[in-house]
Amino acid sequence: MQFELMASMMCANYGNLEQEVRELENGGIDSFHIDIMDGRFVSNFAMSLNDMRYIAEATAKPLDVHLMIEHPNNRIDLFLKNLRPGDTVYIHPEAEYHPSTTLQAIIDAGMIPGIAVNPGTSVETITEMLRIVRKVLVMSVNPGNAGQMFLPYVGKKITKLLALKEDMEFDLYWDGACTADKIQEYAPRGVTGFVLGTSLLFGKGRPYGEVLQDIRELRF
Ligand code: S6P
Ligand code: MG
Repeated sequence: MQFELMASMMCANYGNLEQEVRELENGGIDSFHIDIMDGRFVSNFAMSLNDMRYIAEATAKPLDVHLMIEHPNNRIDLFLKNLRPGDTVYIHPEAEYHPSTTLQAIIDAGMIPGIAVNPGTSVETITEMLRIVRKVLVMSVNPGNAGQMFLPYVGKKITKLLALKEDMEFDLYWDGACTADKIQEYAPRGVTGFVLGTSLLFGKGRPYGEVLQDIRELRF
C-alpha cells in the first residue's frame, strides 16, 4: 500500500536539528511538516520562519508548511521566497477573509496550494476552495499542540471529503494523533499521507528509521 509519511518537526529535538533531519531523511521520511504558529490564530508558538528556512537548507526533500497564523496573506511573501517548487503551503481558511487570494499567491509562486481544515469546520464552508487546492489537510485534533487526543467526529468529514476528491482533484492528508491503526484504516480508503508526531514517531526511544520501516511494513 502506497502512502506518504511526513515528520512533524515541532516534535523534533532542537538540540541537534541537523542530525534529526538526517536521521529522518535516511529513515525514509517523504517530507518535513513545518507547523508555523503566531500565538493568535492558535494560542501556541511552535516553529517560525527561521526554523523553516533552516530545514529548507538542510534537506532536498519537500517541505509541507502548515501556516497556523492569522491573515497569512499579509506576509505570505516571507514564506514563499524561502521555499522551492514542489513544497506545499497550507493555509487555514478560517484565518483569512479572502482565502482564495492567498491560495492564488501560493500558486503564482510555484508552490502546491493546500488548505488545513479545523475539526469544527464543515466541508460545506470550504467546498469552492476544493476546486483551487491540490491538497486538503484534515485536522483530527484542534490546531496548536502536539500530543492531543484524536477527535472521533472528524471521521465523518473525512468520509465526505474522500467522496469529493476525484471530481474536485485534490489529495487528502491527515494531521494530528496519527497512530498505526489510523493509517491501516484510512490509507486503503484513499487518504494519501499522514503527519507523524508524538503518537507514532517522536520520543519513542527508537531510531526513526526503525519506526518508519515498521509503518511501511504494516499489514492491510
Ligand atoms: C497541531 C499540528 C500538528 C502536530 C502533530 C503532532 O497543531 O498541526 O502537525 O504537530 O499533530 O502529532 P501528534 O501525534 O503529537 O498529535
Ligand atoms: Mg500541522
